[in-house]
Amino acid sequence: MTTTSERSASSTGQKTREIDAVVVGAGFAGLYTLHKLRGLGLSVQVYEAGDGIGGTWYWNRYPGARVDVKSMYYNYSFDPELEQEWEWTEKLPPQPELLRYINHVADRFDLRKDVQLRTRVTAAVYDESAARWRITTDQGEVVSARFAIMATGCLSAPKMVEVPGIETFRGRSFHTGNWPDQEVDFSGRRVAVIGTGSSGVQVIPLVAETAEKLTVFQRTANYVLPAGNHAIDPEFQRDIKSRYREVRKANRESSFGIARPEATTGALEVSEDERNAFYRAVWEDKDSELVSMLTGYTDTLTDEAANETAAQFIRDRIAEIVTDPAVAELLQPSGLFGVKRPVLGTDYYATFNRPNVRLVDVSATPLTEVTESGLETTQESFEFDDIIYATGYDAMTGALDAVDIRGRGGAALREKWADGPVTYLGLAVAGFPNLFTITGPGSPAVLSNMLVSIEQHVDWVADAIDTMRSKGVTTMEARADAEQEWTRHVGEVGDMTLYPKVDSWYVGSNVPGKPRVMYAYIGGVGAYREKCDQVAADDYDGFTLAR
Ligand code: N01
Repeated sequence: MTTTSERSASSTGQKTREIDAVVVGAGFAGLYTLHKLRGLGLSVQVYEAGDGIGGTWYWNRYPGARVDVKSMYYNYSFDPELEQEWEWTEKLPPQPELLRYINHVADRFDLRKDVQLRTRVTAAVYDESAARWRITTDQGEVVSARFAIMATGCLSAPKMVEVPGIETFRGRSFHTGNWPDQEVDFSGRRVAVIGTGSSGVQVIPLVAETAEKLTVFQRTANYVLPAGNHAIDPEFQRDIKSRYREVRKANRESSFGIARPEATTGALEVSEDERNAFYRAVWEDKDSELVSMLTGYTDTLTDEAANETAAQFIRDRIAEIVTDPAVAELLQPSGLFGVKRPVLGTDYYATFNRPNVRLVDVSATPLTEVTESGLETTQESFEFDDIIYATGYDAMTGALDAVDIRGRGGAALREKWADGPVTYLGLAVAGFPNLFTITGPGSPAVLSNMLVSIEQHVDWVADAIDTMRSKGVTTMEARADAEQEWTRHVGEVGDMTLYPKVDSWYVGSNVPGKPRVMYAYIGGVGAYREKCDQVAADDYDGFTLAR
């Protein structure tokens, strides 16, 4: 372990700053990592590509962007005063409120001084002789660090459509995940939205309110549950704050990072009336959550017939809301419910009753080209003033692949992962000592309340570094057999569910050529935490610790 002071070395003639840890990304994960490592006395440099901190909540400034986990559960738990002093205003806070929160945290813990904005890390190369990471940025900076912590986000590498001509379009183009800083006015304009995932579902109703004409290009219909957002009930806020320790513990021990009463029966073990009464209660309850419909019965995510009962209930609601039967039919998903990311929406289906909104089914007539003036499908030419790409992300691995990460012997991480990511616990990779991936592939990450998973990973990594220091250990590296076993386990648990049966970014199928594997661990955050804690308790079983 190095000392905690910064110093300079000049092995190559060029001055290289030496520090203890580089953290890539200044979202919720990167900022908490900085806080924790600083608390251990380490020197830390955070690099962030954006003009501001906030990660996902910095980039996703599109109209309607809001989280779909309750505000009282989607925040940091590490500081009891912080969690008491911050007042949430809505059940599901909008992006500006989340960005205010993260900026408040940065100021409160004096984090900004170690965050360098507008700086993208381009390479991280392991120097075996020095047992250090050499980090290069697009600003020409090179820094040497004992630890490289990738807090690059799971959904931060935007994906466009795979058709030619994107750059030829003469109107305005937007990707929901890279939205401009200033307000965008769509009034009087002809707007296209491509994509009907979480981002599309949120942006479509708001753009429809002002655009002269909105055309939505849908490839796969999605199950959209009512968000039921509302001003936060002050009594609810007081109650949760009065028992936050117990609430946090329950969330950490749960399946998805949001504690729910455990289901005890299967959907097919109860009568149709009872089942539908449950689904209706969830649909109508303004306090229900995204996971309510997923976890009400034991078998929704594992049994196709059980799953179909929830799916049909939602299809029936769509038919009730959407007045044109042909449009309603297009909006009704045919696939499994909940195993492609389910979505919360506000007035989503009702938006298709507006006279200025048209739905185009690009599964029947695919997009073929972006032109100077709009879009072409196999059947029709469209003219637009604006195109909004709500086309998602190269999830879980995209942001890591974007950095040239090279471990022992110069081996590239992206080559090692050519057939899918191989990690130990989603945290570490054999051949890449002292490199940690916060909510990396193979961890619960996107299959959980991200704040619960981020804090668990950061705490675990900080404890590991602290242990290394106390034992005089220089490097910690996942063993190849341990990561093989873990990766096999991630796939095996995934195969026990319906997740691999549908195309989705959970299995990488949204990016042409991406290996089709389970990218996140569906074993539950509680069970996963126990496993990580056991590994630590067993002297970091599965890792090689070297002096
Ligand atoms: O991206 P997506 P997203 N031609 O991948 C379509 C989180 N999130 O940004 O389904 C035509 O889900 C694609 O069609 P298909 C959340 O975890 C959370 O919406 O592949 N269409 C799909 O409809 C979420 O899951 C929140 O057939 C094309 C859409 O684009 C994740 O981020 C809010 C196409 C992409 O949907 C990603 O959500 C926002 C093509 N060539 C995001 N390519 C909240 O917390 C893609 N599509 C509420």
